[in-house]
Amino acid sequence: MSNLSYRTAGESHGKALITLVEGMPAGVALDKDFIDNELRRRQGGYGRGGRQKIETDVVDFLTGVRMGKSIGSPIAMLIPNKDFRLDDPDKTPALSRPRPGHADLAGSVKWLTTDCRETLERASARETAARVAAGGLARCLLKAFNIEVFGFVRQVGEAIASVDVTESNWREMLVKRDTSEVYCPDENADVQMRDFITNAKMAKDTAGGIVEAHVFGCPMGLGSCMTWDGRLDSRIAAAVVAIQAFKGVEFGMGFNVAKLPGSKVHDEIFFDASKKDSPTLGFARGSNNAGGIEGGMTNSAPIIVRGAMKPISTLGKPLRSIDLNTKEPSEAGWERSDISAISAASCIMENVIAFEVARAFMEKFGGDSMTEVRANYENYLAAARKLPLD
Ligand code: EPS
Repeated sequence: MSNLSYRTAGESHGKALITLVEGMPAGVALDKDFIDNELRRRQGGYGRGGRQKIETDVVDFLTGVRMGKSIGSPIAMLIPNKDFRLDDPDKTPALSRPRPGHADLAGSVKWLTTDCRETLERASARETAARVAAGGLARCLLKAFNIEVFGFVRQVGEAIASVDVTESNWREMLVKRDTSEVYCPDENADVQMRDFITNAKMAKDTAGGIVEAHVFGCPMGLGSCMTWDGRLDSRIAAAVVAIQAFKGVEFGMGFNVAKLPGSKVHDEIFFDASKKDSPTLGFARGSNNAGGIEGGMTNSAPIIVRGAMKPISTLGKPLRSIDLNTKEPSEAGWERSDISAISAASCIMENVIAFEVARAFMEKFGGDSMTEVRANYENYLAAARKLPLD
């Protein structure tokens, strides 16, 4: 058994994107339709650019899968790029005018080139398709233990979704989200968000926003306070801020915790013996300001995460920049891009969080096969229910 981990490879206009997942136990039923649907959702949303009309992202399992199930070996997934043109200098001309906000300037200096394309091809958010594939795979494992993730767009401009997502209403919210082009379950906010993005487009500008994800069904104790990098919130934070264009992350009550006294922040603890057999073990909380994680460990309340995405850095009306070849002032370069990718970002965040939860789940309950993982999970819950042990 190895740790659950993944790597991605691939450029935006290269031949393909590749995801390599290691440490998946044998016997996980892999739902290709579910993963492909997540890839389709990642391509969607209001304000996307022309590229999404060219591509139809679907995953091709190259290794590690037999008759729809994992067999314990590394799983390689391929997402081909229809718009492959990286080797054609006419179709991928050099770009020497770095876009403020993009990886162009720092990457060009770092790799000692004046052609920003060498950096932007990998820095592009197209790579997130490969991360969604990894997260989709992780969710196949989590679903077997009734752990589900739900993400949506909370804010664009001043428009804020006025919805309270709970364990009992999230599936209704999901239906609403899926009828919204912005992936927002609040109809009024959906209209305002689309207006903001349309206005940005008219002004040759771009838009960011805030996305939110909830993870339901985690048992108590995923992640660990014993090591700094074992803390699940630290890993989720790293995975979220590692999404292209993300600048911030918060859990539960988020930065508001800084404004209030402890009595208004911490979630009081209760016990409901009638729920002893559920994964919560009967523990209940008066609120969930912690966002489901205390001491870096799940406390069996839903995990709540928000991520802030800056506006896309390719502007139709370019900002001031310089030409790397001459160092003379020049407008930033323009590349086909999106006005807003906030809807896609909500799907990407859902999936990168799912992978971190699955990684922590395998650390706690890991085994070579699903039979072993399930036995470890059940044994743990049975022992925890018996507390205090003799
Ligand atoms: C993306 C594909 C890219 C961009 C976008 C994300 O396609 P192209 O460069 O061919 O238009 O639309 O990339 C960026 C936002 C970026 O900063 O590079 C995708 O598939 O998500």
